[in-house]
Order: sequence, then structure tokens, then C-alpha cells
Amino acid sequence: MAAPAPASPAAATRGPVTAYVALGANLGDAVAAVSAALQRLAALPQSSLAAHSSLYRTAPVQATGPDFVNAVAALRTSLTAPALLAELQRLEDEAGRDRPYRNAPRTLDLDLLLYGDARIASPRLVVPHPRMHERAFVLVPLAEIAPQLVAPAALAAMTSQVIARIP
Ligand code: PH2
Ligand code: MG
Ligand code: MG
Repeated sequence: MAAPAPASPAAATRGPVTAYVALGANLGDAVAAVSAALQRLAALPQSSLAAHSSLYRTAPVQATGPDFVNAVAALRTSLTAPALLAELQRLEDEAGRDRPYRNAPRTLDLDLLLYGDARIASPRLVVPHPRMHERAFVLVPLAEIAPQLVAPAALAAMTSQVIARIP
């Protein structure tokens, strides 16, 4: 009997998982950019927007420039992690993202925080995001939509970072 065909390594879809994406902007109309990006995320192929946090105004962390607008979205997606990463980078490019230097002010940043319970360490993608647990601008909006994923002690350790929900 023939063996089942192996899954293609290039397959761009799989069974659905919940992925969490951090959104950030601090160049131009950042509220408009993050709001538009939420709509673009909702329209990604093989994906639906399961939840999104409020928008937050946050002080730059290890970065210079204007205050940021940040949020977190939960996507239910059948895209593989590399395919989702490529879509996020396409949306950044379409929002006019330039990368003149590390952590430069940006029109849109979309970071993949979590992809189901996957642990990924490839040259292009590390998941869970290695710095997410140090950053109020990630943990506060993440706790708003997925409190089970954020330890209260982690949130309590963030109180020196300035973050305000945008009403
Ligand atoms: N993103 C960074 C570095 N610092 N600070 C805030 N407040 N918000 C961000 O989105 C942010 C940052 C790297 O991507
Ligand atoms: Mg980032
Ligand atoms: Mg990024």
C-alpha cells in the first residue's frame, strides 16, 4: 500500500490556531494606522479577527521619537507561521514602513507574539516573541483580550512603563 504523501514543506495552510499580533505605530497618524491595520488583519486570507484590544498611548521603550499607539489582536488563522509573518510584513510595507535603523519611528509595526502554543526559533522568526514579557505596551493590551496568558506578577512588574488606554 502506498504511503501517504508527505505534507509539502511549502504548504501555506494548516489546521486553525489562535495567533496574537502586537500592533504599534509612532509616525504620522498612528491612531489611524493602527485602526486601519486591524481592518487589514481581519481581511487576511484563511484568517479571522477573533478579538482586539483597545488602543493605548505608550511611552517609547528602548526607542526614541514620539509616543506610540499600541494594541494587540487575536487572529484565528490557518496560515502557517511563516505565511502569517509574510502577510504581516506585507501590511507593514503597504503602510509605508521604512527601516533606517533599529527601532526607528515607524508608520506600522506588526509583531507575531504567539502562534498557538508553538515554539519557533528560526533565523526569521522567534515565537513566543522574546521581549514580550518585558513590555507593558504588549502585556497590558494582551491581558485585556487574553487574561489567562498574562501572569498578574508580570503585569505588576510593568508599572514604571507609561501606558494609557485611548478612550
Ligand atoms: N516597539 C519597539 C521598541 N519600543 N515602545 C513602545 N512604547 N511601543 C512599541 O511598539 C515599541 C517600543 C520595537 O518594535
Ligand atoms: Mg516591534
Ligand atoms: Mg517588528
